[in-house]
Amino acid sequence: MKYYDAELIATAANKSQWPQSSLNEIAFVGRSNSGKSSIINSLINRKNLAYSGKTPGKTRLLNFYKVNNEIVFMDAPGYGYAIKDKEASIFFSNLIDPYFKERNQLKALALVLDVRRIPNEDDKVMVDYAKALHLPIIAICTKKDKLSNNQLNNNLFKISKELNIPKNSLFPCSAIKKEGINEIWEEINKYI
Ligand SMILES: Nc1nc2c(ncn2[C@@H]2O[C@H](COP(=O)(O)OP(=O)(O)O)[C@@H](O)[C@H]2O)c(=O)[nH]1
Ligand SMILES: [Mg+2]
Repeated sequence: MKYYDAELIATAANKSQWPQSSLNEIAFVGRSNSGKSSIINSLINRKNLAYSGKTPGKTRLLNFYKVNNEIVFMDAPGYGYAIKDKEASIFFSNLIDPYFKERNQLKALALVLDVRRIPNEDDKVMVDYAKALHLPIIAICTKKDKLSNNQLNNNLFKISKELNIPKNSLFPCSAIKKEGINEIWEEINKYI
């Protein structure tokens, strides 16, 4: 099993707190409870590094993890509400929007989806946003251990249709069973 050297290098509320770094970055976004922390931890073979984002006060911040001195994962707060709502839109425009628009080393968006659920408005907003910025999307469809192969294929088809993303850009995986992790890494490696 490969060892990943991973450390939290910054927690940022605004642009001045983004870490200075020349490494490329992947931004991880997703609904609360989609399984984002779990899949980040699986990618770097840790039990709970990405859960540090759950410490009170840090849930509304961008967390930057440097991995193997090769790439940075930016872990964004989970969206638990419609991004179009007023409070959420302030959060989005102050925290997320400048990061996506101005972070030159950002190379791809990793969108974490619970494969059991049909993507919601917020997921679609994120996809449209990435497309508008010409940012490649890695659609991580996690918790596949909860579905039969048949159900999985049906859901991948629906997710692909709802988000207008080709089915071969979807990465079915499980953090619990540690499945599909290498495939995600192969994709991430394209941006290192
Ligand atoms: N069965 C299953 N449960 C998962 C998986 N990934 C996450 N979970 C569970 O889903 C819940 C939310 O996971 P978490 O990683 O904290 O989600 P986050 O809020 O998006 O960071 C937790 O109870 C996890 O144990 C998975 O691959 N399979
Ligand atoms: Mg989390």
